[in-house]
Amino acid sequence: MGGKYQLLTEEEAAQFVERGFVRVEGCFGRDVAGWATEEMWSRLGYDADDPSTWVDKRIHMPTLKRFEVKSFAPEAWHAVCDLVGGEERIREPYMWGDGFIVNLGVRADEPWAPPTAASPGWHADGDFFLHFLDSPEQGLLTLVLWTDVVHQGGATFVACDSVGPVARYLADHPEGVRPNGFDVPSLVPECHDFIEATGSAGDVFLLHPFVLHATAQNTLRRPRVITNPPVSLKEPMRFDRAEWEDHSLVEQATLHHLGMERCPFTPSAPRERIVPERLRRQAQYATPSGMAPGGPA
Ligand SMILES: O=C(O)CCC(=O)C(=O)O
Ligand SMILES: [Fe+2]
Repeated sequence: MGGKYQLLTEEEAAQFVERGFVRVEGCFGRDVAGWATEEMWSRLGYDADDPSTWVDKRIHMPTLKRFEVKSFAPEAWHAVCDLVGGEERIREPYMWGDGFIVNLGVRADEPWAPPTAASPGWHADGDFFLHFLDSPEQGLLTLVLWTDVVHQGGATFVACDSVGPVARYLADHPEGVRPNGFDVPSLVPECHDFIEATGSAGDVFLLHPFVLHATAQNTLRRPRVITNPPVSLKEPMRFDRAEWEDHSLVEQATLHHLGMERCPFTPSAPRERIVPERLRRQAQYATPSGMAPGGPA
């Protein structure tokens, strides 16, 4: 205690600036992960013990239940505050939910291949807004692990050094980039630092919002359950604060990878919310009572 940050060590903060992620371990208990995912199989209509019933191998379910992170996972909350520059910059309530992303054996019939630029599915998150360098809608990318997530078991592929290429792309497009508008085929080959986001149930990866990542193969066919809730900021990010230290770690990381000390940025088009196609697809996994799916993630 008494350090610069509420939860993160200086080493973790430095790792975030350099490689775009930290993993906060044990943000909630295995028992909590158990009850939170209790209704998942009945919502899917699959038998947990009978893989022959697992028709779809990857399902992104709608969010029905929500938990306020501040009380549900205080350590994660403190780490988020550390990364985005303090509680006062976060639009509250900051919630996680049960919009599970389930990997039951994606491309399990193909030989295992580690993450490379050639892996399929690289993307930036945020299908619900027009992207600018300073966008407030997705202050962080988060991967909440609701089951153990192991090597070759569907652990999300992460391109740790994608912040620079994506930041430069956004800086070059002040008119905004649509959710599927990133030129991923030219951005990913610039990346060389690939990892699998493995961990235990209750661990949480907090990543820079520009980090490219991809659904991984699950050759083990062991059910893998995560969520990817965004953190919403009250105000757009700033890259021209009076003092370097006033920049959040996310802003510092962006400037670091742009190779700039300051980068004033003004969008040249209005900010825009976009209704994701995802919400329409998800309706089939709502409860039998027919509850409508909620908002982002
Ligand atoms: O399934 C995964 O591991 C990643 C999911 C993801 O990135 C997404 O749904 O946006
Ligand atoms: Fe994603």
